[in-house]
Formats: sequence, structure tokens, C-alpha cells
Amino acid sequence: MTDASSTQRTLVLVKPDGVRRGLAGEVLRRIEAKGYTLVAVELRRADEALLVEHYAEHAGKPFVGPLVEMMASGPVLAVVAEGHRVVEGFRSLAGATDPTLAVPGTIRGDFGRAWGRPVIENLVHGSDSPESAAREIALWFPGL
Ligand code: D4T
Repeated sequence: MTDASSTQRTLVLVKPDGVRRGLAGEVLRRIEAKGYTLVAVELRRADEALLVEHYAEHAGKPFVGPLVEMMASGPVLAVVAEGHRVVEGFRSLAGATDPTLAVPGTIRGDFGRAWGRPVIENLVHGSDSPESAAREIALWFPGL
């Protein structure tokens, strides 16, 4: 929990389950209401190569196949948000990975639940460190 360094960026994805649920606008609203700035927003379909690269840290884990399949099942809203400590700030807005346990008031806590499927559907992704953010933003928005 440092307060050093300058303005930071993070990659947020509204996953296909979130887009299907009509929550893309709600996620953008929460990012803006918290005071962060939108730098890039794009509704797109992610191909398998991009998703495998995006989830490289999970390579080999049993949920990666279903995860990539779920992430390719419909459009994703890819967002770059900016602001001091935005990486931690968006993780805090998103809530815990497991939507059953995510605290109400968070995106996952307010809108997510378990469905008993092979992959956790938790509506949004947020980079977990400034290093991950730089890697992920370069993947999703190579022009930025
Ligand atoms: P993302 O990366 O999507 O923001 O989620 P988290 O940072 O909260 O969680 P993660 O990287 O550990 O997991 C990525 C993605 O995989 C799903 N998942 C995860 C799953 O289906 N089963 C599991 O056991 C884990 C750990 C949920 C999010």
C-alpha cells in the first residue's frame, strides 16, 4: 500500500457474462464515479491467442480451458482507466474473485453469483499489479 509514484493505468475487462447482463455501463459508471479517468474503451471479441496470452500466468491450471472459452463466448468491454493507485482502486471496486463471497457494495458482490459451472463467472477483470497492467494494456491496446 504505497502512495509513491505518479499516475497509473490499469486494464479493466467487462467479461462476456458482464456484457450479456447489461453491466458494461454500470462498470464504467463506477470507475468514473470513483474519480478515475477513462483512457480507452472498446467493445470487442477477443480471439483465443490474445486470451491465452492474457492468462499466461494461469497456464496449465485446470480452469484455463473453460476460462478462455468463456472469455471468447461473446464481446468483452476492454477499458484502460487512469489515476493515482488505480490498480488497487479498481481491484477494490471489483471485490473478491469468488462472487459468492465478494462483499456487497463491490461489483462482484452486488451483481455476481455462482452458477456451478467449470469456471468462475465474476463479471470483470482488473490488472493485479502495475507490472501486469503494463503487460495487459500492451496486449489489448498495442497503440496506446
Ligand atoms: P481476473 O484475473 O479475471 O481479474 O480475476 P482475479 O484476479 O480476481 O482472479 P485470478 O486471476 O486468480 O483468476 C482469473 C480468472 O479465472 C477464474 N478462476 C480463477 C476460476 O474459474 N477458477 C479458479 O479456481 C480461479 C483461481 C476467475 C477469474
